[in-house]
Amino acid sequence: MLTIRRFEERLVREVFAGNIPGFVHSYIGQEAIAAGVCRHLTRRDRIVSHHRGHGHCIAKGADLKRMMAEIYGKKTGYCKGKGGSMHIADFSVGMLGADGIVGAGLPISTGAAFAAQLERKGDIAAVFFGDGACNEGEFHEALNLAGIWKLPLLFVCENNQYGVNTPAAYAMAAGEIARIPRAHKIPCKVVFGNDVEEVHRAAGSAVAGIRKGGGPFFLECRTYRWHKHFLSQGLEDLRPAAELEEWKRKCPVASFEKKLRDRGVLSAAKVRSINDKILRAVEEAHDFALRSPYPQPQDALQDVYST
Ligand SMILES: Cc1ncc(C[n+]2csc(CCOP(=O)(O)OP(=O)(O)O)c2C)c(N)n1
Repeated sequence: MLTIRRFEERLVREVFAGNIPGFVHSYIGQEAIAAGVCRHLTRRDRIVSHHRGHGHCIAKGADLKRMMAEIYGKKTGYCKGKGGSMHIADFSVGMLGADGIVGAGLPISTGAAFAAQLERKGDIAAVFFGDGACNEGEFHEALNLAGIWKLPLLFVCENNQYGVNTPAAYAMAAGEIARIPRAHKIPCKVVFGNDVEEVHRAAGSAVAGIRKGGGPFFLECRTYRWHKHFLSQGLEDLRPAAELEEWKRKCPVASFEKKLRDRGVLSAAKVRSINDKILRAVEEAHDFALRSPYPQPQDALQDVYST
């Protein structure tokens, strides 16, 4: 959780300083979901992410240097600098990719879960998506197929309550997201997505059930993002300021740290040393990105099609 937070904070600073090209969607505020779910997944389990995907990449074990280089558009990045923030994938850790098209990860993860079912090695797939994606056709198709084929698929809805500036409460005829998976006979649990222990517990029992052959499970995690839809000076944030402040007080990172300190599990010195270690890793990733070369114009048509 803390690595995601520090990595993202560095990005926020650099984007607003004008040093990073392209769109960057910050995951700050939602870290407990990626961390709480991915803790239960092995490298062979596959995940698919969305446009706010850095947290999932980090939680699944992607390399910070290659991530940072990709976000900077450098040749040493995951897509040799041609993809940017929304196209980070690392098949070696089971991260099948982020995606700029809302809902597009859902059919991909359905295919990954189908492959896992056919392979019979006990692996599963998990897909992360926002509340906005629940209004896409692909969402309903994915739920239906996962339901009838009993696919080993964990749906993780990160309900941060807005799609850009449109409230989920306005955009969804069903009213509550959980009604939709239940209509497809897919078991569903709604959790407080800012409490990493609650997410971890719910994801743990969901993953155990899926591995035993119980079919898909749907986890709705209620949360909030701290930044605008994407990091930009121009984009207006129409969410109520008081609502944002209220959710900042429910910070997933600070509240977990407080719990651990109250329980005597973490000392102030230990918190400092963990933090310093993470900051060093983020700085190393940042230096690596800055030192790396840009792709050359003659590379533009390389890697466009697989051969
Ligand atoms: C198919 C499609 N429609 C619209 C967009 C533009 N768009 C990008 S992100 C977004 C909102 C997504 O909201 P949600 O799924 O709740 O995720 P959040 O950004 O809140 O994390 C929209 C409408 C898009 N990229 N793809």
